[in-house]
Amino acid sequence: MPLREYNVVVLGAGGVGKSCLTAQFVQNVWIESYDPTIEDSYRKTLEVDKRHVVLEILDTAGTEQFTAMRELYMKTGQGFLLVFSITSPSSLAELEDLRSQIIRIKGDPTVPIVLVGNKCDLEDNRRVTRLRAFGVSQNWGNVPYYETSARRRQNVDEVFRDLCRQIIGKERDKFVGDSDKNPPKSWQGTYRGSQRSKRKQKDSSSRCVIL
Ligand SMILES: Nc1nc2c(ncn2[C@@H]2O[C@H](COP(=O)(O)OP(=O)(O)O)[C@@H](O)[C@H]2O)c(=O)[nH]1
Ligand SMILES: [Mg+2]
Repeated sequence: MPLREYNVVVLGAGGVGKSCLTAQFVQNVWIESYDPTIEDSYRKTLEVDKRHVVLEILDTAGTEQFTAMRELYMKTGQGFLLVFSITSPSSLAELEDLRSQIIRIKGDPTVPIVLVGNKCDLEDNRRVTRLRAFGVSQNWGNVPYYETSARRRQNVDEVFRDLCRQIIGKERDKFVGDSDKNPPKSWQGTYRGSQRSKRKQKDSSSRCVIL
């Protein structure tokens, strides 16, 4: 059976560390300075809950406001990492608009999202408290909030993995939702499995991971 592929989009203000996070996840390398204008996609296979899946990751670079290009990748994306820097309150504020656009374009307020506070190695320069960021993640319907350091490779795998789990859970729910319309008997096991997974999702979605 071919591997499942999921489209993930990494979004956030310029300079927050989107490319460094992506490079650490995909290639296990720390790149001190990355061309800020490069927008590219990368593939990585990973194992989530004993399933192998392929993530197609788009590392965005747009400083533009709303464009047709952005609309396209928001449509295609199945999960979104919304990244800010804990040293920059404005980078967190910028994510509000991005999230609204995603939800409007997808037409789905429960689209898989992970809020990522990067550069947590710069604790001395912190200007966004954990509480503040966690509050934002709760306002967004309890999306998971992680603090990461691309420089130290902290929580990098975890954010992609969490997003991937959300996408898989969503896909399963959709499958079950469709089957509900005309449920064949042999799918009952799947249905129970999904109820469990929904609960699990609920538990994990209120998580704030503190380093
Ligand atoms: N201290 C620290 N610096 C980081 C981290 N991630 C990225 N940077 C630095 O932030 C700058 C912008 O990173 P980049 O990934 O190019 O940001 P992008 O514009 O969001 O893609 C670079 O100078 C990186 O070295 C991190 O976790 N910790
Ligand atoms: Mg970049």
